[in-house]
Amino acid sequence: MLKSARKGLYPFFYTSLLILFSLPSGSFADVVITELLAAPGTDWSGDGTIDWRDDEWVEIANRGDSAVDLIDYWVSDELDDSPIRYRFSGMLEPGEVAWVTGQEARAWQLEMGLGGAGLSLRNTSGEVVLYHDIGDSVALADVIVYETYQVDYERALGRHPLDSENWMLFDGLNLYHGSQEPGSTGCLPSPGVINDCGDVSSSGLDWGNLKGLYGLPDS
Ligand SMILES: [Ca+2]
Ligand SMILES: [Ca+2]
Repeated sequence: MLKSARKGLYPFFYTSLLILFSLPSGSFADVVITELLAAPGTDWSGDGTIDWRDDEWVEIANRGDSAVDLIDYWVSDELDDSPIRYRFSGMLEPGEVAWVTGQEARAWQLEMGLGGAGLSLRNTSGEVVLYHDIGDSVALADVIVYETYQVDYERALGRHPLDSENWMLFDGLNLYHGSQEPGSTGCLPSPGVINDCGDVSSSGLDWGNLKGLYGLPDS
């Protein structure tokens, strides 16, 4: 119901996107999606409760060489319909990351009169799309299409290294034992921090370390 209502709100995106998809790649921004977690089991938002909607998150980074005003960037969970889920704000310096939780997205939506769906990341096959407003037009900045196993419970999917198009599992909180690629790394999700999987091995992980890292209770 919410989705169909938004279709009426954003029909102009179809037209804008069709035009801008044909632009040369040099027109695309240096800000890209770097990590996402769609099925949370941790209080990532830090509000004291674990919530399937509020604790989802999406991370972006500026891999260009100049600061970017994020007010022109917004995220959606659908490439075709593209309801706006959250508009970023503030300056992002080169090499810096920013991230948004479902809770922050929902608060922004309520303020803007756009409902309160949060980031609305599907726990099965889905996508995260980053758009870049340029004047009156909308450009596709980045999109990641993911498979169900990649976003299983507490499993993050992340770009690594930053300057690549390589995506890998950050499944240290819920190891993947299947044979699909990308496979298990045992590395931990890292919202708000540049992705790094170089110095953490799956054999070196234990729950004590994880609890300490995230401040989780011992129980
Ligand atoms: Ca979800
Ligand atoms: Ca990260």
